Amino acid sequence: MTRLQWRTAGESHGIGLVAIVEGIPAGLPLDTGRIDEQLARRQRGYGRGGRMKIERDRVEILAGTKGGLTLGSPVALLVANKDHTIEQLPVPTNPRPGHADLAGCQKFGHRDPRAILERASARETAARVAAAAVARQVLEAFGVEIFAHVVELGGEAVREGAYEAAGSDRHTLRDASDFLSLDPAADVAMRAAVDRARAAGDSLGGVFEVRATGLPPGLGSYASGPERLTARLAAALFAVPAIKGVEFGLGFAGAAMPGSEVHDPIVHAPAGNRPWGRFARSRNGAGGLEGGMTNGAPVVVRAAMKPIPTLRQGMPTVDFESGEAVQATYQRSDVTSVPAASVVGEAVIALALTEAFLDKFGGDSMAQVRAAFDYYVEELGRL
Ligand code: EPS
Repeated sequence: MTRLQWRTAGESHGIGLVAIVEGIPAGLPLDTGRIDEQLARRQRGYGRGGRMKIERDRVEILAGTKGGLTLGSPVALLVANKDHTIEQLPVPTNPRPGHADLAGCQKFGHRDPRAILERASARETAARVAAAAVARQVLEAFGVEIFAHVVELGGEAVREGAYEAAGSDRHTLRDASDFLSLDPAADVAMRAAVDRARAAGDSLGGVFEVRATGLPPGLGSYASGPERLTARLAAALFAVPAIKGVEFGLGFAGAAMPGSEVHDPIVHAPAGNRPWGRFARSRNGAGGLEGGMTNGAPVVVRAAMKPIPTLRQGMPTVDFESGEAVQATYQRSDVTSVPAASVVGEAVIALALTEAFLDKFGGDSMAQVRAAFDYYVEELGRL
């Protein structure tokens, strides 16, 4: 059995993006439609630029399945780029602030930002979303749901408690929103903010929340720092381009509150609702994580995304050849991609949680994973 691992390759305007996912147990029915669904969601959102009108991302499974079932071998995926003009695109004459352009050119010792930006582009996240759409099918087989929604864009926030208020309508509500939010009134304000930013040649950031429900307690570990699930989930989110902040549960707000209001009382789980035995929590300030492990409550994590750094109005920079101060050259970009980032956030959390789930219950086949999971649930019931 291999530990879950994944890798992507591909440039923004190359032939395509590829992902290899290793460690998926054998015998998982792999639904390609569900992968395409996630790819389509990543392309959505008001405020995106011209590229998303060109691409219609679809996955091709190149390896790792037979008869629609995983084989336990590496799963290889391809998302082809319709815009594969990498050899024709111009070399920018100045590095754009906020992007990898300058530090990347310094790192490699040349003056070709295109050689950097092609891989640094957030286009790569399409491959990560495809990889996650495979991995999360393992979790979904055990009743785990991972759900992201946008909670703030350009300073316009959804109303407090929007997730709870949406209840079982959350999918319908979010999927009908151009901002992948759960608050139609906030969408109106977000749309106006995007229109203002577009008119000014500016860009906007925001915040999204990812919630994972149905996870048993004990995923991750307190025993070694790198095994702490909190660290692994934060690392997964910080590995998404433009993510500048991550918080769990009460997050930064909890730092200003007394401990008695921050920590979640342990209570008897109500009879008839004891998925993990006798214990439950009366609230969830911890965001489902204690001691670097899941505690049986939903994992709740938020990530802040900076505004897209390519601005139509430009940003001050310096011409490589002349050394003169210039405005950064504008190239096609988005006004905002916070809704898309929420889909990517959902994906990377799915990858990190599948990894932790298989660390605990892993086996070569789904039947072996199921047996380990069922034994654990039974053991929790006896505690
Ligand atoms: C993206 C594709 C890119 C951008 C965006 C994300 O397409 P292009 O550069 O050809 O217009 O739309 O990337 C960025 C804005 C960035 O800064 O990386 C995609 O597929 O998500």
